[in-house]
Parts: sequence; C-alpha cells; structure tokens
Amino acid sequence: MSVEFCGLRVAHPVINASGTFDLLAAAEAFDDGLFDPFPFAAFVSKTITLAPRGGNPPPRLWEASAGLINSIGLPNRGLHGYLEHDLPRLHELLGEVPLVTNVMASTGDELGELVAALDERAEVAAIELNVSCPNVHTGLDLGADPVELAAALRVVRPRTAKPLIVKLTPNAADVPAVAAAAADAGADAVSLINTLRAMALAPKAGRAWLGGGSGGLSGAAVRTVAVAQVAAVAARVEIPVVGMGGVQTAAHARDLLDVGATLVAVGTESFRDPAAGARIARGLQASPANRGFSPAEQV
Ligand code: RRO
Repeated sequence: MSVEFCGLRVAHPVINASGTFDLLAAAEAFDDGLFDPFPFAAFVSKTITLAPRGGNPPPRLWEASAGLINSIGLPNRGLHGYLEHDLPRLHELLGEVPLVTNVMASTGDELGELVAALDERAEVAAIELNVSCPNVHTGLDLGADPVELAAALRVVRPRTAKPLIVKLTPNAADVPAVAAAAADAGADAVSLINTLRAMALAPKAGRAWLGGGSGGLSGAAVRTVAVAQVAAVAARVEIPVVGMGGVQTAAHARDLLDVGATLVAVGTESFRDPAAGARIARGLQASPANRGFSPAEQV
C-alpha cells in the first residue's frame, strides 16, 4: 500500500490533519501503546508561527450537531521554541516516519523566513503552508485570493528545496482557482479542506460562545463539502492532493482517494479515537481499490 508523495515514499495513504494530533502529549498519555503501529504514514505538526502565541481565550471548542467548531488560535512556542524543543523530540518519536512541519504567517516575507529556517533542518521532510491567515494588506485570508497566494509563493518557493504543500482554505470563492495558482507558483502539492468558518451562540445569552468569536467547523458535517472540493481541485491541478474533511472510516478515506486524492488526512476523528489513523489504513488495505471515478469527467 506504500505511496509515493512528492518524492517521499510513505507506508500507506493515511496521515493526520495539522493540529488534530498532539504527538508530544500523546507520547506521554499513551506511553508506547499508541505507536505500534504508528497511526499515520507521515506526521504533520500543529501550525508554527514566527513568534510564540498563547492562543485564543476559552472556550475554544463547541460541539456542533455533527462536528466540532474550534477557535484554538494557533497556540505554539514560535519558530525558535519549535526548532529547539519540539523538533528533536518529534524526530525521536517518529523515527523513519516523515515529519511535515506546518507554518503560518500573514505575509510572504514572514512565511519565507519560517520556510528558510526549516529548510536547514534534516528532521523536516516537507513543509505545509497554512494560508488561512488574514493577509495584512487585504484582510482576506492569504489563501482566499489566487493573486495574493501566488505572490506569497514567489517569495517562499526559492527558500527551500523541500516539498511545499499548500493547505487550502475552503472559505474562498473559487478553491480550484487558488489551487491552480499555487501549482503554477511552484507548490509541490495542495491539501484541503481546512475548517469551514462557523459560529455558535452561547445558549440563551445572545452572544458568541467561543472566546475567539467565530471558529472553524470540522468533522462529519463537512465531509461532503470536502469530497466536492477535493474532486474539483484534483480535476484542476496536476500536482498531488491531500484530501481531508470528516474522514471517520476507511470508506470515507476511499471516497477522497476515488475523487483524486493521493493521500488522505484524518483530523477530528482522532480526538474520539486516537488510533483512528491505523484503523483507517488497515481498512483501506482490506477494501477494494479505486472504483473508477473520473473527476475530470464528472465534476
Ligand atoms: O489554531 C486554530 O485555531 C486553527 C488553525 Br491554525 C487552522 O488552520 N484551522 C483551524 O480550524 N483552527
């Protein structure tokens, strides 16, 4: 079941969605029990920013009818804390499993600085750019506008030879156009979907429940949106696509592979079942291969 992805050979097509599996915490909570086999064929870190961030005020989660709204707000140690403390430990825990480091910034220059620093570290196999951050000039998410994203990538691309994966936001008017702009500007792969912008009100209070105001919806509720967006993007670009959004079972993962994803990421389901990645990879191995969906014809 091994898969070739951006020059990396991974054991199977199932990885984690950034920010949904805290490997350092899991290593303490589960000792070695969770890691045989390790649930994911490659591991994607939580998003790293240049400066340390405390994240949003609580509450940070809202359980929706068929999903989860989060407003975590990027808590992280910042680039230097990550390089010094987290990266060596992640590498030790992962062994041969490739590490993808996810980064976010609001300008191309800041993204370039993050990427250049990661480029120097052999422990990092690939870099994922989270472009869901508001652009400082337009106020729009960097990844909502093909022109802004291409401009950022022109700064970032020359700063690393490592595979660059652009994590697309679903909160854009034309996601395939953004994916095409990323591919044209040198991205090696795209991943989608990030969470859908959402809001929940505190019961009877008439104000937002989440400390950050609005948040991002994930889980079963977004699965069919993910299938539609992954199909449309896979039909539009030649580069590999990492599909995610509400994957809970091998059948859900198979749907994303069938519409053109090369890898599938498990996100919210790992909160319920930390071994979901391994379960889904086993299920894929046992299930029939591609049923012959042709995204180019059917989207
Ligand atoms: O940290 C977050 O609140 C967060 C991030 Br960076 C993201 O990309 N997607 C999301 O749903 N939450």
